[in-house]
Amino acid sequence: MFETLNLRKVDNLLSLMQAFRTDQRPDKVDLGVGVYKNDAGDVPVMRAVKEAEQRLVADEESKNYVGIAGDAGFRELIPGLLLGADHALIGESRIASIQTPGGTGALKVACDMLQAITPGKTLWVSTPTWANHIPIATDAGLTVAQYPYFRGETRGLEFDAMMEHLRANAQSGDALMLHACCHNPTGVDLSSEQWKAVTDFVLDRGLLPVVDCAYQGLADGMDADVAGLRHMAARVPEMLIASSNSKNFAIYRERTGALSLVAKSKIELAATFAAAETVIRSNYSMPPSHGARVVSTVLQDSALRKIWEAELTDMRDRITSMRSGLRSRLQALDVEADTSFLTDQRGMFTYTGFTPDDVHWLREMRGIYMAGDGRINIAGLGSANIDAVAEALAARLA
Ligand code: PLP
Ligand code: TYF
Repeated sequence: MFETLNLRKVDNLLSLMQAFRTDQRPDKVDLGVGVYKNDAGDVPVMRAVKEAEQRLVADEESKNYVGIAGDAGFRELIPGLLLGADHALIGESRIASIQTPGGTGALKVACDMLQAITPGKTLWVSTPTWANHIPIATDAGLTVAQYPYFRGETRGLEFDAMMEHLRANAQSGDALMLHACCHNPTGVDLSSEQWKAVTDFVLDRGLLPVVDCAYQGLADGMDADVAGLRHMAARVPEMLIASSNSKNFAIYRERTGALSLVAKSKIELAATFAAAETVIRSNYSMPPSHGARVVSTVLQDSALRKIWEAELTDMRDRITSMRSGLRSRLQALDVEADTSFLTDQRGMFTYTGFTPDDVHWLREMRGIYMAGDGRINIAGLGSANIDAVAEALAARLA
């Protein structure tokens, strides 16, 4: 019977990881999967996280079920982390967060909810978008449509084309997916003016925003990165926010994220919350506990929180210095192409504009691994490989 299964091609990032592991070249470079690495190329446990884990192991007295919506302490902290503690939505009791298995779990619950609200509802996503967005949405039964976003010639945003397309095609009641910051895969984000314009359009057209916030804190800071999201959240009647703590706490495998629901009123929020719980109950029932307890332990303890903030700042600063370091090396190699995209794009990812041929050449000839679409993970760069990577990229940048 199983031979009838129609298997979707596995996410090429995961097969890339496998190919990297089996490559015997000692100077191979992994710029593939989006995890933060330190200068030595390791993915370490953050100090604040380690300390929180030690406390949790020492203090935990029960492994009883956590409940469908997850850890209460974590759920209370997420709205403040996303929106700032003094945001109007919190005062109005119009936002509630549910702990989910990673940001991916939040997106899955969000899509299942949309399908329950309006079967076959259209979800608009950017071109391109994270490789998992479209499969999650279509598997939930949603119709996915795409809006223009990244312009190859400028390696930047095509905002006018995006708005024109949405104006011409998005229907009242459709859902609009936006990346809060550090757009995956392009690194190209909306400016605050553009967030305002999109917010006005969302209100005017009657769209439901679904914001994916997987990299808060990895570009300019925990507050700065979500200024656009905060603006939008203060103005729209309803919204879904899928957030992940995988990156900003470096707890990828602990599967820690949240789905935050924004409703018109406290009463509607309660009904929306119950609908989300129904979807979760027949899916994974309850989220795992550990990662959320780690996050809440760090955030609730001022000393641990300070350590975590300093560590996150170091991560961000290292990304920024790798961006400018790569750019200045390319300039020193007299690359004629405009390299400003390297320092303009935000967060871990940069869309190089490389063709599949370039990507293949860099992997085969230089042992440099990147996603098939030419996305590189800037955090894969370090003092040991940045010169070699610059030299190899210079050979292919046009
Ligand atoms: N959304 C985007 C844009 C991502 O890049 C990721 C990546 O890892 C996720 C969501 C999911 O994160 P998580 O690992 O927490 O499921
Ligand atoms: O885009 C990335 O590299 C990260 C990590 O199925 C990731 O989002 C990649 C693929 C995947 C899960 C996470």
